[in-house]
Amino acid sequence: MKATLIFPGITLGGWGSFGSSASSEANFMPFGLAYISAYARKEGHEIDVIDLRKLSGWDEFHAEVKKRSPGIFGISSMSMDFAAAAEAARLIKEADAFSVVVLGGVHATVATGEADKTGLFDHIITGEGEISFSRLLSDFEKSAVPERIIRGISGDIKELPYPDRGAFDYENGEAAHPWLPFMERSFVSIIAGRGCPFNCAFCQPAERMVFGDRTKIRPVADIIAELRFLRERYNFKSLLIHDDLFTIDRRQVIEFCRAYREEKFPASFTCQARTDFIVKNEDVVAEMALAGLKCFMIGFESGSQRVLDFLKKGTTVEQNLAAAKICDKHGIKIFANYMFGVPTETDDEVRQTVNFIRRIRPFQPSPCFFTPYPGTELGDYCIKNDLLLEKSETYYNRSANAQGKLKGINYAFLKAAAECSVDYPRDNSGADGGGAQGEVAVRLIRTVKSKLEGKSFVGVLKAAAGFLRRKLIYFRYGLGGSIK
Ligand code: B12
Ligand code: SF4
Repeated sequence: MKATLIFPGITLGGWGSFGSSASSEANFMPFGLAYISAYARKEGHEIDVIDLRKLSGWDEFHAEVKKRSPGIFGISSMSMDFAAAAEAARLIKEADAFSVVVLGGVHATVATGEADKTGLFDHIITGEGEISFSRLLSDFEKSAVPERIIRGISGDIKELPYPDRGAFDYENGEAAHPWLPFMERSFVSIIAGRGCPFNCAFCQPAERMVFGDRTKIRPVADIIAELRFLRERYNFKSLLIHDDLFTIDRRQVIEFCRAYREEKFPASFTCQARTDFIVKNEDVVAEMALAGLKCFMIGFESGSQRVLDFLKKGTTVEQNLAAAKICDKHGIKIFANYMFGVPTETDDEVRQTVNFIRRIRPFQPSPCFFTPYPGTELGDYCIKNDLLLEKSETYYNRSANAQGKLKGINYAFLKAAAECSVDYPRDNSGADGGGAQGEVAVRLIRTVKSKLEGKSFVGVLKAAAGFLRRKLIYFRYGLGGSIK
């Protein structure tokens, strides 16, 4: 059976952004659809893809849909892209009312009722979609009538074919646009497991609604086989393991590191880790560094213990500090995730987070605004307490310059806090300056140099004015204590 998969990820990336913008949002391969495509092809179906990021606008989308109408269309959606997914569905039906529109993905799973209420989707598949989407196509082939809302069947993660990178023009997209500045081309990312056993209240149970209660980890031999395949096809020089959390099982991580070294992959890699894992398993961190680990992406979340507890993060501020030191010791850069605007958070707790980040000085600080995603414990808390501000189309973008999320929060203050938290000398060129931090003086000189390089006298004056403006804003919000 023929079907078209649609990636509606234009909310951040924008129309025409694929291959032409450097941002990861413009170029990443949506794993979910790539797995669904690979599985359906393996089952004998014919799949093609419309990636909205490659088109100029809705008119071109309409024309592409017309060429395939009537047809079967499978749309993926994170919450952030749901408005685009819904518009795509509407236009498919407008092009030909006999087309079948199937919605899947995170939003379909955690907000099934909302998606259903739109009346735009003939079928909604929740959870993992490979097997169920393929079965749906087979049902259509046999003229059977499938259910409207289908709980996706979770297959054996070991049996899944590798994601269909070809369908997403991987060479010109993700492979050519590494995720972080120090990552070399060609760049690849993989998913080594699904799900997470932890219970952070801003993330769970939504995560488990998609992947089920048991965390699934691919066998090391299977991961290494995919990396061999990727080496042959893309000759990759940097790797991102894109799982929620790759460092769950110490034995598996050690086995992976040894196999990775044995295979002599010429690529450094980056993955997620929790700070409790890092402090309890420094020997594993050392193994990882030896194998080529260049950067840990870490959810520090907050500099306040009370907020960490409220978030049910299960880590302590001490662990967070100790983990940062361990990373430095082993020359591992830190991509630090943390958030402002958590319900009940006080201004002083916000300042504690700013101070914490400026103290550990990560290579890449990544502040965001707490965002109440549907299906999460804190998402429900915010609804129950009537905290949600009206939702614009980009409400689910959690960047720290996005719209506010909750009532009663001073987002101007949080924006200043986020700005202050990243405002320290650092070298983002990718040069190795000794782990996440490098020498303070060297970093300071490099930062000032890079900021002034190529600037005219007027440019230098503007930079100085910007500097003063920022310091005044910090002063106004009492963030002065953290300025060094
Ligand atoms: C890696 C990752 C990213 C990567 C890119 C992902 C990629 N290459 O696909 C990057 C960094 C770019 C990213 C960005 C964002 N992300 Co993200 N990301 C993830 C992460 C950690 C893994 C995603 C993944 O690949 N999973 C593995 C695949 C196989 O699973 P899947 O995509 O869910 O697909 C399965 C099912 O959902 C279903 N399915 C999916 N599509 C379809 C379609 C059909 C038709 C069917 C039938 C089924 C189906 O079947 C698939 C296979 O089983 C997830 C957490 C997680 N574990 O999923 C967060 C997650 C998806 N991200 C999230 C968020 C919030 C974002 C951002 C909005 C953050 C921001 N900037 O504000 C952006 C949005 C990007 C955009 N749309 O432009 C949230 C989404 C919450 C929500 N309710 O939408 C998650 C769940 C993390 C979290 N707990 O907060 N992300
Ligand atoms: S935030 Fe990270 S550690 Fe916490 S439950 Fe989600 S994926 Fe797991």
